[in-house]
Amino acid sequence: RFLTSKTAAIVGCPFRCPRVGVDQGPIHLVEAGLVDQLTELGWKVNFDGHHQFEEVNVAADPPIGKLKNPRLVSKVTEAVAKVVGGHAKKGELPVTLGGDHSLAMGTISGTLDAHPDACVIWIDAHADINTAETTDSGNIHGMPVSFLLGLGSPVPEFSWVKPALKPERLVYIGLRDIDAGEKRILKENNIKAFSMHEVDKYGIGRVVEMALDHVNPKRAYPIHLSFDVDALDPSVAPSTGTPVRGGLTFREGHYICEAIWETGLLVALDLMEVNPSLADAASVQQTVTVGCSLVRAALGKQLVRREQVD
Ligand code: EXY
Ligand code: MN
Ligand code: MN
Ligand code: MN
Repeated sequence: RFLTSKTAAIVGCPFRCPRVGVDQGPIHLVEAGLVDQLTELGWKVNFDGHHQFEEVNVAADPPIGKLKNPRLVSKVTEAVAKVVGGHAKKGELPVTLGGDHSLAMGTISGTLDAHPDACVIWIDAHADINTAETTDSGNIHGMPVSFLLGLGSPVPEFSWVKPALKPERLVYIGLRDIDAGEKRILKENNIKAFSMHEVDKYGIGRVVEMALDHVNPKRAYPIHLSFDVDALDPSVAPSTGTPVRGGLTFREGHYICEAIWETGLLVALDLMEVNPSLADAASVQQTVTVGCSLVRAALGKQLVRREQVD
């Protein structure tokens, strides 16, 4: 409904932090044939190479407070915000492949610039909502949501990030590893989260419905889906930086993507934290294959339906 044409713009972001350098995740996803797979689904696919990030000298980027590589992350995410926002304003569907989940600071800023009333569905083992004050690790991939909400004391290097996301337009599915400070933030801001406990209790079908009812009760707002592959169980997606056992099954992950596609409201997709340097070749292949499959599901690959079988 919000897209002007069936055009997907692949934004490949080979970037990860704190280990500065190239993250091969997006490159593997594209090499596995993602562009052709989406073309086969009827999409016109824009992909003109992976995003080249401006180099920031590591020596010139000391921590600010606890925050690691702040200048690099800020520059990269600001660039990504412009690219994603540009595609979204043209009525295209940006599909951002990562890379570090700090990138979502950029992707969601870009989406909200083009679609100010968009809601965010964040699929993750983690809440990624630490502030500069609450973070233990200093890794900014554990913090993008707090920047988007404008929580914590402002960090001047990130002054470009507008606090454009409202807590009631955000919902989580898949959580199972949250820091104490993050729990407090979720509670204080009344942010809805469906952890693995709720997935077990209600089933994924009910959970997605309740998540949509919360964040998008009239099914009227555009949806940004930010999918961290570590939401999946490590037996399903092993090649990722911070795996946590007890995650979503292959089907639960796909169901989320399919159900969101069915709303007709998807305006942006992130597939994040695919990290091929962290496992053996078979695990990498498995994770990359699942990643491509999730993107296809979110972009409308229909399974055979009951009514078609009968
Ligand atoms: N909560 C922990 C931290 O802030 O360091 C772990 C965050 C892991 C984040 C991964 C990308 O989702
Ligand atoms: Mn990361
Ligand atoms: Mn994450
Ligand atoms: Mn995560």
